[in-house]
Amino acid sequence: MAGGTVAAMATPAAASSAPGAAGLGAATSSASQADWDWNWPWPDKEKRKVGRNHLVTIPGEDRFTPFGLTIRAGDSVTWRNEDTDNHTVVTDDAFTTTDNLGVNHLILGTDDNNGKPGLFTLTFRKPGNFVYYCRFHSHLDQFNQPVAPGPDGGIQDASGNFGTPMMGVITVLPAGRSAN
Ligand SMILES: [Cu+2]
Repeated sequence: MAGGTVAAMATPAAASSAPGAAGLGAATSSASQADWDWNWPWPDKEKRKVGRNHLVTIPGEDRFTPFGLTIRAGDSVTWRNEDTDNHTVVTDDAFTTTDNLGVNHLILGTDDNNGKPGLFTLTFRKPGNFVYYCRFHSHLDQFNQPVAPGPDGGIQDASGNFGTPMMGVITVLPAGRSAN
């Protein structure tokens, strides 16, 4: 087996040094390398222009973290549902001034997604606010308190205190290269 490996490795080396093919091969290789160097790794200001991806995590609780996120136009946001339960991203269109209106998306939890976190990504091209909630876990009762989703609380802690309903806001700033 060792002898076969050596022979196989020797073959391309011999071919690349063969006379005649060397000139054209070298020119093609050089051009490809120049393209590669220009594209990756991106200089910082170029990287800013192509848009970044930001993560909003749903931990093993009924909440989005971070609650508030500031991004730049052209950036994308990925929601990652690490909870066992399913959750949703639903736009509060009356308060949303950026793009991606009308979103109503189910993000599977690990119980329904073969043990893996469900993912959902949106790209924002227009500056403004993106206000959203989970349609399962953001309802308020008649006293404007979040309705706990189940017997184990979720958004109600062990002391009986309510947290915020399951919602979040993304602030989309104009495209630029100086912010994070
Ligand atoms: Cu939810």
